[in-house]
Amino acid sequence: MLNDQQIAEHRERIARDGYTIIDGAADAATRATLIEALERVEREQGVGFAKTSFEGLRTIRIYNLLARDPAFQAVPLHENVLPVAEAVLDRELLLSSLTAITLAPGQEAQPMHEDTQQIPLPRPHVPIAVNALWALTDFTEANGATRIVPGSHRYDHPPEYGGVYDTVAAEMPAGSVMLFDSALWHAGGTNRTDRRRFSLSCYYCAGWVRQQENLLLGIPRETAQGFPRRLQELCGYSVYKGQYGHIDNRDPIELLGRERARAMVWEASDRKRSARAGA
Ligand SMILES: O=C(O)CCC(=O)C(=O)O
Repeated sequence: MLNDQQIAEHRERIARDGYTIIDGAADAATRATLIEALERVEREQGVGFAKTSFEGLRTIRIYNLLARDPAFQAVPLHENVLPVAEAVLDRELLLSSLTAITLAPGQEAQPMHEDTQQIPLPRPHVPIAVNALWALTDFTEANGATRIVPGSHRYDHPPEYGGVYDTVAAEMPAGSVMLFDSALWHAGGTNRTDRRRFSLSCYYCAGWVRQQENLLLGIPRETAQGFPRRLQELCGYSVYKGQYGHIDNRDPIELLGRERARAMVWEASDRKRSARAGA
């Protein structure tokens, strides 16, 4: 588990360079369990290669992982990763998507992009999303390690989609997790080996940003009911600052049979006012 100083150092690196790498975040047993679960889902749910050049014509992308196998519940909650994303975005962050990205031999380089390129905010802007890219197998230059442009999250413009830039390969041993500001210019590399590059993209966003996957509808209610509370909150069964995401002035976590964590913003401000008046 990371200590406060390590968390602060990773947060500072993301602010400065746009990314950080947590070495040894996931142990061998965790990686083996996750790869086994990915192979099981591929086999049993018949997931094939993606159909677009962005997703990768020799890449198996499996979306909505939390609905597919309980093994993936540990990923967004991981004690070596989540605290860094929380330090960047705040503790009311959400899971934006959880996707497997398995590059098969022959996968070509992905077009250069940033993950929040469609969001119409002037750049540079505060971090609005953080991607945690899990290396379940080694990430090497040869097998398609993500190409990044360090510091590009501070540029005043996004990359030209698919443009050619000077990049470095984010090489890292299996078990590492690279966290990066969604505004960092990056792209999956080319897999020139004869083995698959297994990875997970655990993408978090600020609690006030729309999630990339609609997890509230995509994960069956009875599946979400079995999740740990923190995972339910990350999926969207929570209310940002006691206001955004409420249903009829109630916390959606009540739909899962749980009690709300705190009062809605308007109740809380009345309480504060009464306390001040009584003081
Ligand atoms: O697979 C990778 O290395 C990066 C994937 C990526 O950036 C994406 O799909 O948005």
